[in-house]
Amino acid sequence: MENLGLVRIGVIGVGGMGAFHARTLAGFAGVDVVAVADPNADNANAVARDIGCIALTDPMQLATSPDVDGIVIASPDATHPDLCIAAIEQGTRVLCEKPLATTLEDAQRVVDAERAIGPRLIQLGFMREYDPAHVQVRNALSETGPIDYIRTAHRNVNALPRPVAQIIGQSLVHDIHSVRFLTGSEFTRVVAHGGGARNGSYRHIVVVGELSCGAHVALEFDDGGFAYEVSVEVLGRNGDVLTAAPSRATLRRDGVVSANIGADWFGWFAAAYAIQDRAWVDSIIAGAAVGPTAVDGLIAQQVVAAILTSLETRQFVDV
Ligand code: ISE
Repeated sequence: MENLGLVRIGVIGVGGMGAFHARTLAGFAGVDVVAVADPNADNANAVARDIGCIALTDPMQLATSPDVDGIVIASPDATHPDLCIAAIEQGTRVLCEKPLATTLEDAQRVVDAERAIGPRLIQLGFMREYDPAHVQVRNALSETGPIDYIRTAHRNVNALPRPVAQIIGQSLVHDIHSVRFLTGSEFTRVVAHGGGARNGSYRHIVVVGELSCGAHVALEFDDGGFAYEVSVEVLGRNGDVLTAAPSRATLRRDGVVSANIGADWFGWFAAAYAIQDRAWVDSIIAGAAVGPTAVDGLIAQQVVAAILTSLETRQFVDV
């Protein structure tokens, strides 16, 4: 692979989110997506054909390639730790989709490997840090005064039930990070309830907790909703602030006024992903990692573990 002064990127796992990253990155000035890798050759070939790059079927071959400056890891969650570690051991910068890992041990392993190498090389894909609506809320917090309460609401459209560990680890983990990022505080204890039984899992989950700043927190999640929607509201001593929904054209038809907000996060957070990916590329050029860290991934995993325990015991669990 020839280096033409472009930032050379490889994307691992291009079945869904990774294909979105590959196409987004391929559209950036100064970026060459040189290869994609997916054990499913059809996925790899389809994206490679689309953006004009090499298609590989061995993710580890791309993670350990000396011919890339950065790797996006968007393969199944449990594969993230080994791929992250293999890439950073080559000195390659990584944008790893959340979650960092599916177990606390694996998350700790990645954090330890990065520490052993020295400079920070991993950016974790908690992309709401780059979402304009979330950034506006964070900026407004200077006017709302000390936070008393923060509430997140997250609606997914999943026709099929998912195991509860997946709901918390893949989805609610975003809300956990939003709370930490917006408040700058840590979860100290949580209690969780699930409802709307779905094949041994839940349709909705409500988590109530406390933060180190003394604020109360509520995370509300629904997996069987009818449109994708994410919001955060913060109540402060001097004012409250709520995220704006993405603006959508209003459709009038058959006596109904509607706005199509979509059924998945690709539309709702399109700007956030593009801003995140550009910030990551710029950090490769600048030689200094930015954004959410592997440690953020580990801490989020600790909160996930406490929530899962509480769903079983129905008691408050310390984080
Ligand atoms: C998905 O993996 C995401 O990353 C989305 O942002 C999130 O809203 C969704 O619940 C997850 O399943």
